Formats: sequence, C-alpha cells, structure tokens
Amino acid sequence: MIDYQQKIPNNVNLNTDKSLQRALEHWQPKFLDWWGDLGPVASKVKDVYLRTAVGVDAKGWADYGYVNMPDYRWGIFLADKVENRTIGFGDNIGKPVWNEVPGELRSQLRRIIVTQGDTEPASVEQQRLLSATCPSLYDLRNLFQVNVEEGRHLWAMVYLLHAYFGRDGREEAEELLFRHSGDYDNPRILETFNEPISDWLSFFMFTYFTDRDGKFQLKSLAESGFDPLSRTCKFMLTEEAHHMFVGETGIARIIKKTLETMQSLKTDDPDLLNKNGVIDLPLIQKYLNFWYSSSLDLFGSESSSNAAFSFANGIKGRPDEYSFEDHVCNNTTYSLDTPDGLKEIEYRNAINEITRNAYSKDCLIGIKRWNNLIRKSGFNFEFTLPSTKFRRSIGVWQDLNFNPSGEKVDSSVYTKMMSSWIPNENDKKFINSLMVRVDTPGKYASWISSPDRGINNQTTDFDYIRFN
Ligand code: BYC
Ligand code: FE
Ligand code: FE
Repeated sequence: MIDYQQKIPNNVNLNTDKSLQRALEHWQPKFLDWWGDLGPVASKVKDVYLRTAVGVDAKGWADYGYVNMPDYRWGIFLADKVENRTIGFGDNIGKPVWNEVPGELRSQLRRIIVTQGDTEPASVEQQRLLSATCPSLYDLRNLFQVNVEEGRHLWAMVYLLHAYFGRDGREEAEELLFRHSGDYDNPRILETFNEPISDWLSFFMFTYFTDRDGKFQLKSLAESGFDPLSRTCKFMLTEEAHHMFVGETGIARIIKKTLETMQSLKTDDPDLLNKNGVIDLPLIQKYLNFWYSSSLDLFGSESSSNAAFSFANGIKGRPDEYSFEDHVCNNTTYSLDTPDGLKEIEYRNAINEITRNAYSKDCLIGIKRWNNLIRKSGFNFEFTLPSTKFRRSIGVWQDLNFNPSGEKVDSSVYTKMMSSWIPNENDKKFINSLMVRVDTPGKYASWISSPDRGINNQTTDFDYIRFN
C-alpha cells in the first residue's frame, strides 16, 4: 500500500535519498504552479470521483473515491522489480539489466525520456479548456481522470531525470514545464502535441489514436534494459488502458446517438442530422483522418538510425518483444515500402515502422466495433483508417500528395480536396456549436448517448462531480 501522508507519495524509498527527495520537493511547487496555470479549468469543482493508485500489483491497484482536486497527490510508482531480469533484445541480450545509466547510452536515454515526458504535460495543456463544454458529468470526470494521470506520467519521467541524470536531468525537468503546447517560441517536441483540442470529438479521437501511440511507445520502453525506465513504463501502461477506453467508448457513444437519430428521421442527410444536433458519420471520419494521420508521425521515420541504435544497445525494444522469434535482428533485412518502390533496409533501422504497423493494427479494433454498430442499425457506411501515406510530415511519405486511399494525386487536387478529407472551418464551427456544457447528473449532450455503465459500477446518473 502506498502511503499518501508523505509529501511525495512513492514506492521508491525516496526518504532514503535525501538529496533526491529535496530536488524533487524543489520541483514539486513548480509543477503545482504549472497545473494551476495550464491544467484543467475546474474553478467551481469541489470533488471529483477519481481512481487513485494505492499499489502497483495487477489486482486491486486502485481505489475510487471523491478527491478535492487541489488536494490530489501525484506520486512516483514503479512496477515491482523482477529479480535477475536480463536484457531481452539487441547486442546486449542476456546481460543483466542496468540499474544505473551506462555512460555511453546516457544522451540517447535522456533524449527518449525527455520526449516521453514532454508529451504528458502537453496533453493536459491541449485539453485545458474542455471542462467548460463537457457533455456530462461522467465525461467531465473522465477528462479529469485522464489529466491527473498524464500529470503523474510527467512525474514518472521527472523522477528518472532527477534520480539518474544529475544536473542536466534536473534542467530537463524544468524545461518540461517551460515548453508549452502550441507555443510559438517554445512548442512541445512532437507535432501532434501542438495541435489544439478544442472540442470533445477531438478529445475522444486523441485519446483513441494518440494515447494509443503512448501505449505502443510505453510497451517498447517497458522492454528497456534500463530497469527503472522499464518498471515505470509498466505501471504507466495500467493507467493508459483507461485513456483509450475513454476514446473508444466516447466515439462509440457519438455514433450510437447519430444512428438513433438516423433511424428516427429515416435519413442519412448530414444537414438534417446536424440540424437535429448530431454529428453525421462522414464528419466523424474526417476527425478520424486528422488524428490518425497526425499520430502516425509520432513513430518517427520508417528508416531510423536512432531506432537502430536504441534497439542494438538495449535501450528501446519492440512492443511485446516476447512475441517475436528473433530478438537480436542482426544481419536481417526488412522490405520497406517507399515512394521509389520496395527497398531492403537493415531490419534494426525499420523498428519505428514495425512499431507503427503494430499500432495501425491495434487501431482497427475500435473501427471494427464502430462499424458493427452501423451494420446492426441497417445503415450503409463504414469507417476506415486512411492510408499511412496520407498527410504525413515525417518519414519517406512526408509532404507527398497522397489521398486517404493511398493514391498519389496532383498537388492542386490535394490542396483542394483536403477540406473534404479533414475538418474544415465550417466543420469545426458546427462541432463547436454543439459543445454546450451539460452538468446535471444523468443528463447527456444532444450529440452523445449515455454510456452503457458508469465508472466503478456506479450508475450513469451518479454525481461524479460535486460543485461548490
Ligand atoms: N514530430 O530517427 P527519427 C504519449 C524527430 S505518446 C516532431 O525519425 P526516432 C501520450 C525526432 O525527435 C508517446 N519531430 O525518429 C499520448 C528526431 O529529432 P532529433 C510518446 C519528430 O528518434 C497522449 C528526428 O525527427 N513517447 O505518451 O527514431 C497523451 C529524426 O527522428 C517527430 C515517445 O515518443 C514528430 N512526430 O523516433 C499523453 C517515446 N518524429 O532528435 C501522452 C520517446 C520524429 O534528431 N520517443 N521527430 O532532433 C522516441 O522514442 C523517439 O523520439 C520517437 C522518434 C519515436 C518519437
Ligand atoms: Fe501518459
Ligand atoms: Fe494517456
């Protein structure tokens, strides 16, 4: 059980390392200031029904209860140490894992931890204003749950920086609060985390598609030979599942409401549906196109010497490394699809692409479920993932004019058609017009149905939030 009476709740024996404890206690008020300035707007919120980590074992690691948001306690929790763990891939396979950072891997490890850490507060900043337009108390509660956990994920990376990277680690920890999503001079590192999330459809797409990048990156980092990184990512993964649940069910509930309206009005005419306060299916597809294509860039270039270095040295593996036969992958090649045709590249250089492919496959699960809802209601529409060549800004397909079906088109066609592939100004205006705050227990906005069940077996009209 984790002791919440400590200033920084933790399971890393922080009290046995006074200088580390002091350094983190020095960072803590800066974090709280950042949360106050750029965390969720929750002015009249008194209590939120939240899940809090009380242990790190798979069974019963969390406790539910009302938390007064300003009193929320962020802590440092690592999954239990696996005794005699060895490195599972690359040139160092079979050697004992490291409990300190090997000097020659220091800068690459720090770079990866900083990049991971940067995304966590970025997402909180992106979602900052959504509380003003929550479609229900249930959804508002989920937003806060996601936000406090992303805040904790930042703590997880800051702990690693402080504990293992000395002075430059502490400086990087400061920088994590200094860069801001969408800031012209000091933006977040990865582009998706600078995109505004000003409506709840985008929020659900983000938690479905972008938090899922988190799942795959964390899985790859959970394989790391740097044991503290592996252990912290393992625990973060348990929290990540809920974020993607919020996305998948959020989109499903929007689709459900649209289908009900399509049935009662006996139409699939977008204008009519929009007039009746629901989002037509093709418009949902446009938001999907936007967030999926943006999230694909988060895996980096298809052919990457950074990725090869990390794999060779045991820093970062592939998601679910156990599921592969060959864990060394030396002297093997990968057939990479490029604009100039198939190219054989060194397998280790293709790790980003292999991870991206696993991600894309995982994205299909929700698409299938959503399409089942449509099929059952008797309408003829199918959601699809756009081609991985569509709208890419990183890697071999970057800045080329591919349509969502993966066909090359003229640049004039590309520019003209883009407003029919991703949300245009009118679409955003319409979606934003739907974003009206609903904060009565059991009531849901016009464009989304109530969930099938509540959080922690509570009812869907439970008062998940109490106001002053
Ligand atoms: N935007 O060799 P390359 C999450 C940069 S999400 C801008 O192709 P590499 C979460 C790259 O940094 C998970 N720049 O790629 C979700 C490099 O720059 P430098 C986040 C980009 O290094 C929701 C250059 O391009 N975790 O947790 O193999 C809510 C060439 O790089 C982008 C991680 O990402 C981009 N999209 O792989 C909350 C894990 N892509 O260094 C949280 C840690 C690439 O040459 N990060 N670049 O200046 C990594 O493992 C790697 O940095 C990446 C890139 C996989 C991101
Ligand atoms: Fe996270
Ligand atoms: Fe997340």
